[in-house]
Amino acid sequence: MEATYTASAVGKNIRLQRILGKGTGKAVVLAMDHGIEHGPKDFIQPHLDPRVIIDKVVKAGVDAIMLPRGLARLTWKVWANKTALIVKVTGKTSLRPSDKQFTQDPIATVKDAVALGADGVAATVYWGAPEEDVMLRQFTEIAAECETYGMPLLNLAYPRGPHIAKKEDVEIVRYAARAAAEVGADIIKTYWTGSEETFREVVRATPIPVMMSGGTKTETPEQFLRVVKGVMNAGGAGVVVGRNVFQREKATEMMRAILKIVHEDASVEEALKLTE
Ligand code: FBP
Repeated sequence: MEATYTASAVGKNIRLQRILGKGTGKAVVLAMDHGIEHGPKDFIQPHLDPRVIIDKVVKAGVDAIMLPRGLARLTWKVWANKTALIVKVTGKTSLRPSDKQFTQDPIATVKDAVALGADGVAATVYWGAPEEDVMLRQFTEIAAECETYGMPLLNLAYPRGPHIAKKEDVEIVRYAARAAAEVGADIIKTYWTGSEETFREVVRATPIPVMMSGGTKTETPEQFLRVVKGVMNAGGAGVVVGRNVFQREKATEMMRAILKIVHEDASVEEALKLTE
């Protein structure tokens, strides 16, 4: 007799497979919550219109897009049935006072994500921040709702705060990533630790897929593609990238190059040709 599974376990697995490269376990996700986190200054024209950049990355073959619910509602005709959707359920603006920058607040619920037809939700925890306790209570509630609805949960596992001297330090990053797995995350998105060797330590310490968070735009496409290659060589599950794609004129080409490394194990040189 074949084992039976709960409905939510089945739902979570199906959704996870949609996010992680249709079951390959690897993915490239477009992050686009910058309008709330940083403001419109992050977008170059014509990518200030979210439909334009989402259409480009969908055509390039992106595995999933991570959006706040308002953007998901505005843009659904561009991405529906073409890529997976992850709804970001926590957020903050950079406008708030500096002593409130180390926390994130609810901006949507798991139910909202279900209503939108989403394949996952994403929530940030600033591990080590003074308000880590608030974010952990929030994360625990989100994780419980995710269990009910069979919804995969991605943790933006970001160590930061006045006590964190260097947020990209391997010991600190792997602590945050491990802690995220222990509180019920299904996927981690965290900082690049600066080398393949150190990122491998993060992946080894974390019993769930680890994705790299893009970061600020590198001077050249090659610099970013080298980091992507390092992530994959280290055993990472892929990248969640925003500015390194949508701040470039040739966003479609850049997305294709990243996908080529993540899904086809292409060399940086091979991938770079796609950006020309
Ligand atoms: P990038 O690839 O552009 O770095 O996007 C990743 C991300 O986590 C976004 O989801 C978010 O809006 C932004 O970075 C937050 O950046 P920070 O908190 O470092 O200012």
